[in-house]
Amino acid sequence: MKIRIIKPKYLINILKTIISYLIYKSSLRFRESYIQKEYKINNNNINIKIDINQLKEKGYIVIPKYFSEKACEDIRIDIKDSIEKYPDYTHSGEDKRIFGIDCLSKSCKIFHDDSNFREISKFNNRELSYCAFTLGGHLKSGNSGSSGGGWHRDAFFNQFKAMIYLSDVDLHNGPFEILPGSHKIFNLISSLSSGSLNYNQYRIQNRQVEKIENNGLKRDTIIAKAGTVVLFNSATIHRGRPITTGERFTLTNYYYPISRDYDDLVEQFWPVIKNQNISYNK
Ligand SMILES: O=C(O)CCC(=O)C(=O)O
Ligand SMILES: [Fe+2]
Repeated sequence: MKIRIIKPKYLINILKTIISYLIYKSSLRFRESYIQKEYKINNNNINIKIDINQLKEKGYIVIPKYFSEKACEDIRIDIKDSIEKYPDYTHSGEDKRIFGIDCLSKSCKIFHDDSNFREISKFNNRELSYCAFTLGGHLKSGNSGSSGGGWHRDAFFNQFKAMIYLSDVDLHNGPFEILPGSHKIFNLISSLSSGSLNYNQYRIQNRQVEKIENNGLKRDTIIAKAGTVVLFNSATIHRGRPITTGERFTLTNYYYPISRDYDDLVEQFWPVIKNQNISYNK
């Protein structure tokens, strides 16, 4: 184990992070009720047990063959059509993305409503959670763009997303990358000094990630076939790798504790295709 001298600046950041963590922990009223080690997934395509403990420790789980190749193809077409039909609802940056695509396509709604993910979200968030919306994303090569705009955390401590690759993803067409375990309090604290990070720093530079990797948290790159689901804690340090060739289609479900107001989230992510029947029901 390396012994390092921590500069006063980082000591203050560490203290602030520990205090935020303690406040977060004490706000989790339902924590004890939603702890589980294993979960059985059952859909038309697969019947497997997944290790919830892996989600807790590494911050992600990969589930191959969740949707068939045909289902993925249908959804790719729905995403392309929706982007063409609804330019006012399409965010056009490094990729093209529509929040609330579940309101436009039946197949996307099936993904949005998935009861397995909804169930698993509460083990990750330690609170009853709901899927506020599904993002349909289309990333194309040409300008070295990425999905999500570089290394970042979406939140601190816990947040949950379910993403499905709708096209085969290799090293070149924007695979999801993650520093396993980077959401855990010990790693979060040690990355403050090893990566020279500020308190509550959401966006992280490549050279800072390299420093964190040199200190032991090496990235995993998720290369997988269409139909593969990645369930992840988006409080980890992660990114979509910049695309160099080809294209990538994905759907991503955004889960929040039921105490988070839907209308506020719609405002935060605007433009969003609003779901008139959003259900907070357990
Ligand atoms: O699409 C990806 O590969 C990652 C995007 C991302 O950062 C997210 O969904 O939180
Ligand atoms: Fe993210």
